[in-house]
Amino acid sequence: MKLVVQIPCYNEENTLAEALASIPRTIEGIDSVETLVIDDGSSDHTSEVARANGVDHIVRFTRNKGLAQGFMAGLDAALQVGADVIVNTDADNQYSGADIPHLIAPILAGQADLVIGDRGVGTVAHFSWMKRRLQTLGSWVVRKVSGTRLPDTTSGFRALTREAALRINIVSEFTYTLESIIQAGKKRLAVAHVPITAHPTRPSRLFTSPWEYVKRSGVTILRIYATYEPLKVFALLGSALVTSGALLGLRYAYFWWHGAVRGHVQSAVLSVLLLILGFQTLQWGIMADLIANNRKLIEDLLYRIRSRDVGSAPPAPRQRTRRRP
Ligand SMILES: Nc1nc2c(ncn2[C@@H]2O[C@H](COP(=O)(O)OP(=O)(O)OP(=O)(O)O)[C@@H](O)[C@H]2O)c(=O)[nH]1
Ligand SMILES: [Mg+2]
Repeated sequence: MKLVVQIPCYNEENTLAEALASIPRTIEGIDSVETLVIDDGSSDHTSEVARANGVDHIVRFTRNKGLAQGFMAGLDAALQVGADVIVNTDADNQYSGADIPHLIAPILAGQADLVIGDRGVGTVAHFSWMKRRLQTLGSWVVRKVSGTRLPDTTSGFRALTREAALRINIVSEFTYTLESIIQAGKKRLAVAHVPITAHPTRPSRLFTSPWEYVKRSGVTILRIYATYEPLKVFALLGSALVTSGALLGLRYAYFWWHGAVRGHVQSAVLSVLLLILGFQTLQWGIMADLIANNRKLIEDLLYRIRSRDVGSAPPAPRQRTRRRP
């Protein structure tokens, strides 16, 4: 069984060596441990540091493409080199390589496809008060949306089986953390979490302020939820519009019944407008639902193509071959 530990990096020459040194090279139940650095167009010496510290594989982008694309490129490369289990960790030493055996334990026990390292976000002493509250709230929202029970959904310390890596398709531009969990939940992968230690680090490179964190995470959650549950989202929006239109219409009918329509024509116009918009939104929901069904088929195709690419195609029906004399 091969484990590949991948580290997405953007200008991490200062901390990468320490992060690499903490990765154990022998783990019970694992035959070989390899490391993979994704250098996302760094302008410092990240790749040189990786090479000097004995990294087994380096994927380098010529320009910065963002963490989500870096993560996906890492999964692809890890699968190509034959990974059975992939661990993702950060280069800033927030996570400890010594926790890797705990992280992969549920996978080795055959109980999980995706395991998230739980930092205990509500109580981490070196997180600011605001960060603790926001991470707790964000994790609660993602739990509701994904149907999982994960306490720490933004943790970058996670382990995936080959199957999970083949199934997950990140389309967000920004980060993979939330989308991968929502997808895992919707695709009914077995998701688990284990407690891990989180060390203090330099400030985040991904978020410059708590407000940016809320804004970008909120948009990501909404977009991904709408991708997987379009009918629910559009039905909710459409129903709100139809109900408002109907209430205004009823109000107008009340005045009309009492012979006092003068001065209420505007609300009748608004009512009709809201009703039309509402029914149109419901129609979009049906269209989006049909498109989402196609997406499922496309994702299944992608899974099969990728599986074949990396040499783990589902077994083909046995064919009888005749031996040559
Ligand atoms: N590929 C890629 N990786 C990035 C990019 N920005 C950050 N990273 C890496 O993603 C990992 C996490 O980045 P951090 O800046 O620590 O952000 P964070 O972990 O969300 O924030 P904290 O929880 O405060 O540590 C690190 O290994 C970074 O090098 C990027 O643009 N592209
Ligand atoms: Mg970090």
